Amino acid sequence: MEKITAPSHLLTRRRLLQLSGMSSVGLLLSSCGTSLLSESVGSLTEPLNLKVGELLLKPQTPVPEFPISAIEPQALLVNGNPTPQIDLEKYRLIIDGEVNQPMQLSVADIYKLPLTSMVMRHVCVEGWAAIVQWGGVRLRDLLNLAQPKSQVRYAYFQSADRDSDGIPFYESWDIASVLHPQTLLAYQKNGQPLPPDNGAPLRLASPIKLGYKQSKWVTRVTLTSNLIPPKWLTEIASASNWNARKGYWIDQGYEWFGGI
Ligand SMILES: Nc1nc2c(c(=O)[nH]1)N[C@H]1C(S)=C(S)[C@@H](COP(=O)(O)O)O[C@H]1N2
Ligand SMILES: [Mo]
Repeated sequence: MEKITAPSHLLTRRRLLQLSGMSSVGLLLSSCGTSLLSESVGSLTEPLNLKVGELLLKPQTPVPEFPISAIEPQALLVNGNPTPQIDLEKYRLIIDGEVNQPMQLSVADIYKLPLTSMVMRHVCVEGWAAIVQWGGVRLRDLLNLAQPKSQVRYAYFQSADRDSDGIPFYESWDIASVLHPQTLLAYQKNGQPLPPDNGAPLRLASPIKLGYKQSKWVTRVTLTSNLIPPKWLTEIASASNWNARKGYWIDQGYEWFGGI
């Protein structure tokens, strides 16, 4: 199997940071030894290298939110595949992969967890944006219950919908973005129950990611130590003769990190 390493744009951005940091630090500290230099260069890349345990203990700084009055109810367009039929009685959110406590949660289980809401801007790369309020559970709270193993670096998200060729929507995220305190699995939109077209019963919502990263109709979260598709994905992919790698849109050329 092809080994997929960190995406090149990420490495490039980090490399640039390292290089620019290195030249200024190098000029200022030209008389110092290399150990200090390499330490400061190391700390520049730290946010991306933080371990799952540290991220769970110490949440990242939230990004500023909008006031409720800024919500634009008409601006959020429904975008993506046709809405799949989901039987809420049978629905379970699976959390598995490299975790100590794999879980299957019903909608009722999820509603018992603390509800968080936030007002953020949803940005679609197709040229529209909307300020929207999402309510739901913090993904970090859910994953805390599943106890991720220390080597976890990524999450793969399975969705219930398929495109016109029968290819299912899926996504993969870096663990820092997954555990960000404003990354939610949402079941409310603008204070109302989440409509099926917007991803009910559960969708990703996060102010740090572009629209195409925010999976609707999420059915499974699989934690992994590398960006190699989990078994459930390779099985569906081989059945439809398609090369699944990092995400429905990413496989078609969109940028993987998809940050805002
Ligand atoms: N499962 C799934 N999630 C998806 C999509 C999709 O087609 N399927 N489209 C994405 C895109 S491109 C955008 S902009 C947002 C749109 O969310 P909305 O329909 O709630 O506005 O959902 C994202 N999540
Ligand atoms: Mo989008």
